[in-house]
Amino acid sequence: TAFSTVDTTPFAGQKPGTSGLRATTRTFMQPRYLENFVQATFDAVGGLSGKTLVLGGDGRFFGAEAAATILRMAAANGAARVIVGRGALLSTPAASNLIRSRGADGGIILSASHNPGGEDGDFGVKYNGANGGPAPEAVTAEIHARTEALDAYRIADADAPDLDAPGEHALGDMIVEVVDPVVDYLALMKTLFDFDAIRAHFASGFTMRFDGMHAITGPYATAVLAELGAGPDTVMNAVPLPDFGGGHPDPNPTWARPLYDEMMGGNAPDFAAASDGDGDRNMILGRGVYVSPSDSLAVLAANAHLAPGYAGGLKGVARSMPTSRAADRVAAKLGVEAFETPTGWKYFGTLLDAGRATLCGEESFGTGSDHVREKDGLWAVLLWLNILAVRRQSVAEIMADHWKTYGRDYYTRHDYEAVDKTAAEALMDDLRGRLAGLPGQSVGGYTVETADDFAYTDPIDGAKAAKQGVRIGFQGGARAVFRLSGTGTQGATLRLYLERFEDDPARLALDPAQVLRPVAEAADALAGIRERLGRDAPDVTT
Ligand code: VG1
Ligand code: CO
Repeated sequence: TAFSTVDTTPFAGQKPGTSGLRATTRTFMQPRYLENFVQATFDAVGGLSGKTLVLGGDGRFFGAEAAATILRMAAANGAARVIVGRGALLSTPAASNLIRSRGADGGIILSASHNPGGEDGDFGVKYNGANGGPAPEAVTAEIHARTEALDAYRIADADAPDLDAPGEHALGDMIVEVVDPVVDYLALMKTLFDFDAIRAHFASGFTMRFDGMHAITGPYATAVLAELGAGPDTVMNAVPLPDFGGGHPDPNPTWARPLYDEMMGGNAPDFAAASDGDGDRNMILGRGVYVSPSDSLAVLAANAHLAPGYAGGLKGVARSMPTSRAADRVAAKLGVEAFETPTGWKYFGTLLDAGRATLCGEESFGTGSDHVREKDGLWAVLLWLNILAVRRQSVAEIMADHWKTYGRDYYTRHDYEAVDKTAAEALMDDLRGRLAGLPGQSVGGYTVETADDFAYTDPIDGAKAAKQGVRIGFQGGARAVFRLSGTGTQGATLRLYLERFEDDPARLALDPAQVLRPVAEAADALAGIRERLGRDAPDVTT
């Protein structure tokens, strides 16, 4: 088959961050930009000769064009087969599942996840390995190194097939197999959860709202919830749009405000959830209750045995470092291992592969299990539904019961977005420089007990990751964590994670913002956030 070798020169900064390479859509639309990164990826994983890949994305602007380019490049690089979601659509967890169930060598996910989309928004490309999970640091470093030395890429001269047509198509010697994006994923969910029990719960009058945020989970949630007999109005913003309807597809109280307000209002349904651009995040709400993602992980860990897929118990629970320690308390009670990893799902992969962890979670609305190697928004919703259907209690009752048993880790995250990069880096550098002298010092009424920069050694393969976030432990158990985002595309984003443990039975139902205000003030006194960044308040609070 005819293909061309096209001369190219490197683009600076093609360095995958927390979750793949993200940049503005216009950056990706420059001639050769996508091609360079994709060729570097193919080279970094040892070439594609004879391999099978999975390909799909969250439907954002430029996704279909990018998929066509990648198919032509895969063909020119000798791939045997690429399995593509119809319309180039696949949620991130569904892509992970397909890689695993079809025994593919890897996959490419076209998404910038929770970042806004559209021509003026963001785009992203992420490579996942044969286990279905995001490429580990060693591979992403190799991809980056390759982008810096690239002088040509290969691409088939022929057009890519119509991705709206299911079935097998030839592209040179390569097969392009267009599959339904939902069917296999739905089948997997049925092996994990008691659909009959959830159906009976809906039939008894239980009500729910799901916000697809005009992103990829709309079609998945519609299919799943229809099977469960949920009412036709259950899913809102169900149709994926290239610009997510102009919204910010990040399921949190700020960006899913209408859903949040509905749940805090007079006529709220029993339960609500929302997912992000690529379907790997989830926000959980009950009538009048917002469940913090850290608490959600803990509640799921404590109750997972109520779902058929986890009836045998958990092997271990893993959380990212800035996630609250609520899940650790559950693991301790269950007598299973608890792991603390750097931010980003790629760090859970070895633990899941080795059978050391069953559930994983991040404070950033990510929860998942060993059923795939990505976080999974709809999976979390279904596990909650299964638990609610078995316990027949409200979300509020389940939370109150959980805190009574384990105590409550009051938690909040403050994001200072698109701040000056130099100022943000100076803030972190300055903090890092002072770490050794901080213990014993008093700031804003709190005494610092511990101060370090989180470093991690993977317990399975020994891989090391340093400078993963500054942790300040205050006397009395409160904690503040500082780190810079690795997914943003504008300036820098400072994330300040705050928590404080409480087990006084009379103090379990307080307002988190109030409980954490003094900790936030101590953190500001310590780091000079407002002064250095020129901001009065965070842009987003979760
Ligand atoms: C953020 C979150 C992190 C998550 C990552 C990818 O990264 O904090 O927990 O794994 O996004 O999520 P950062 O570096 O910006 O803090 V997703 O749903 O955007 O793939
Ligand atoms: Co996501």
